[in-house]
Amino acid sequence: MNCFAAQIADMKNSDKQFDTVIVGLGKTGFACARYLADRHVEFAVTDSRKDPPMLEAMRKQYPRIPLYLGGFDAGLLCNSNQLLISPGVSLREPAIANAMETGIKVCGDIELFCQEITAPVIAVTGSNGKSTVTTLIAEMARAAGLKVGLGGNIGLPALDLLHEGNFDVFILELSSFQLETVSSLNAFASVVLNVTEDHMDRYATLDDYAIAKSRIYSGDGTMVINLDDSNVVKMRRAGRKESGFTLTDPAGDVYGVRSYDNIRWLVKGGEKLIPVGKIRISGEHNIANSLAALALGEALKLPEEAMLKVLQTFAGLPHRCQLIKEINGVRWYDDSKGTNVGAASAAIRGLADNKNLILIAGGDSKGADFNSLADVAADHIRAAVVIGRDGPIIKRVLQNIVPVYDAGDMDSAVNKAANLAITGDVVLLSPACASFDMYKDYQARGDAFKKAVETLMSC
Ligand code: UMA
Ligand code: ADP
Repeated sequence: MNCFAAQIADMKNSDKQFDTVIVGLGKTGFACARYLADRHVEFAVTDSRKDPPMLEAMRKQYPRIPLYLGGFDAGLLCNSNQLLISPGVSLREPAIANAMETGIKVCGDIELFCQEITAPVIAVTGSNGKSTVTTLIAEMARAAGLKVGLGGNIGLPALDLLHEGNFDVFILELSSFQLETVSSLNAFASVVLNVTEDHMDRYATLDDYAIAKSRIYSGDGTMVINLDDSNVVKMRRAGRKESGFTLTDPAGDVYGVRSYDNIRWLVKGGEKLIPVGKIRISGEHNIANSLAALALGEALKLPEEAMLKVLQTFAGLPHRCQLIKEINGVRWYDDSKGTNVGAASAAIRGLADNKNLILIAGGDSKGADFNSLADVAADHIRAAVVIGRDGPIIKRVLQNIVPVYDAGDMDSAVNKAANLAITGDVVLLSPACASFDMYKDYQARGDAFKKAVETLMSC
């Protein structure tokens, strides 16, 4: 009997109205409902929204499950043995915190998943680069002939993987939110790619956020450490198997970068692996991502040849520093997934050449401090156009450094940037903010940018 089965047995003997209340009816909540229904657990679902995204699907597939919408009812939450909480809901939410204080257990979908599986897990977190590294390592494992279950924060709830047959390995992208509610994770190898400010509307301090991320190293698997990031280096644990990567000339057996006759190579200790120029995804941040994927792949004993081949062919994911078009010598890039200051800074550094970059930024800042963007702007940006709810905050930080223009929507931002750009310039949408103030998600924002750029071409 696994832990969850044991819990269910306990719950059946309890006097609470529900065994479990699922909190949140988005993708995760719906995957949890399916999991519980398959196991004949009595549960209810609640969401603070009146019309959560999976409401229709829930009503259709599980019409008899009680739904409590439009707010969290303290009585309901306390009348269950366990809350299965979605990542978008903070544990500090008063009704949740109150239920926890009364001793009600709280866990998330990743915890249930970890209790259920036997195949090894490779787990990836970090403020930036998660989806890129998760996809790279998945491609590497597939190239080596393994059957890969890929899910988590990247989009497919991990529990849905349980319905897709047997896998040799699970590769999970995990957010700090998902890591907060997991206690049985024991990844075969895991990495915190980097820690820079993000989700400051959910965490009191950067340390709190880093602590949530560090939970990915629980257990006894290989810890892959970014040796260039002091916040990650602090997470090292004595006596654990470890592998490291750095963007500098590495010492010992570490993955890193070294120049031979003015050509930069990825290396592992003294061994040359591949010239940087042969890696298809570009920018220093993607060199770090490639090194992290190699270190994870080595822990999984993937053949080096297969991994290096993937680095030469993987073109990157949409909305990540993606070249949309070149118009009259101006290159237009969609980095809509640049949803925090660290990501936007990496994208700017990777694409700018001699202050030729016009930045389009703004949206939902998630409580971020934009001051570090000013340093990057001073070195690389010629002008900025701000959009969205928190565009004015970015404007205040940048306006003493570069000219900053307001735009009411994406079309006018693109038109403004087109008026400012000259041959040889780069126009980059890297908002440093979440998209939810203006769009359904970052994909919709990137698509709106692409459409506006394509409209320019036809003018
Ligand atoms: N929400 C409410 N009330 C509720 C429940 C949710 O207002 O009662 C809001 C949340 O505040 C959030 C939104 O609804 O703004 C979605 O939250 P959710 O927990 O229902 O999300 P899911 O649809 O289950 O999607 C989640 C992840 N979303 C979040 O963590 C916010 C998805 O990551 C992930 O792909 C999916 O599970 C499958 O694992 C998205 C994300 O934005 C891409 N992640 C953040 C990020 O990458 O920065 C962490
Ligand atoms: P995540 O899944 O963590 O959001 P992605 O792989 O989707 O990360 O990349 C999102 C954006 O983050 C990229 O478009 C780029 O701007 C930035 N980025 C990617 N990798 C890194 C990295 N290693 N360090 C800093 N920024 C990065």
